[in-house]
Amino acid sequence: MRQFLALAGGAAFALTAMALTAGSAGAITLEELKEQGFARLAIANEPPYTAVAPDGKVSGAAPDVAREVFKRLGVPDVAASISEYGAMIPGLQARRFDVITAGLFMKPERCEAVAYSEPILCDAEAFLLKKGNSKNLQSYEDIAKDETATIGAPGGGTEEKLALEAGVPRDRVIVVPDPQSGLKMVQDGRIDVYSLPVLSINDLVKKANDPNIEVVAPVQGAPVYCDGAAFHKSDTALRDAFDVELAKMKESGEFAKIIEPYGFSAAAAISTTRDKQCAAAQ
Ligand code: 6CS
Repeated sequence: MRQFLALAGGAAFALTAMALTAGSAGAITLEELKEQGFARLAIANEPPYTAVAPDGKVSGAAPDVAREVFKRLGVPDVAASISEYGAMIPGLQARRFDVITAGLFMKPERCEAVAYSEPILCDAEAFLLKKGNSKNLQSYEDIAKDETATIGAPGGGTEEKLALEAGVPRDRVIVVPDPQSGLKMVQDGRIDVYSLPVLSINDLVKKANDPNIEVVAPVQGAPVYCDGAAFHKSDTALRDAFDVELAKMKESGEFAKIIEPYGFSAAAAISTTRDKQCAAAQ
């Protein structure tokens, strides 16, 4: 018997952890999600990928696509909870969520750990810095080479990994919990760079309305990544059903109608595949 503690209705933002009781080991079926009445999404609250309004309403390109696909599958609603990127896959594996819809980029090690849908949101990486970029930081390697340079990024996120792989020592890579904190840390001079995907940084800068910050985009040498909805490794039947509806929406133009107002390119996602993204050398 599955029991969930969740705020029902209207894509509610579930404030409480949703506990899954018996049946964790088995796959989640579409029938069970229909019976549950909603799909439990893991999100990050990083606009335009994911966003939670003060009234709890969940939006953003990733949840909006998922909401529409699940509706077409007969699952009428979604309920989302916020998670740090580094905690999303463990949370999925522990069955705290039914699917990650947060812009969790496909990379080989993640593709091993989850069952991704076909690509949904593609983006390059960006730096937010103080105006003038006095240390001329254009790449993660530039940060590594300058012993005084520090970078902030989400814990367990792609930008943190890119910085470490470029040779930035751990003590110069600062874990930042959310975009607003990253902005403030740059403004206060506590970090030189805050790194997120381009559309997230652009959204932050547009809302900050601060003439003393600037953006480097794309980060030189960093790949363009695409995310997919990430399902538990055992839930491939559910993932396949999701992909059937996603493909129809890509074909009909419905997919573009949902993601392009957020600034994402439907063509970029349509032009690639899960297999290509999961195989790409990062
Ligand atoms: O997939 C990731 O790890 C990255 N994705 C997004 C949308 N933001 C930051 C995060 O590091």
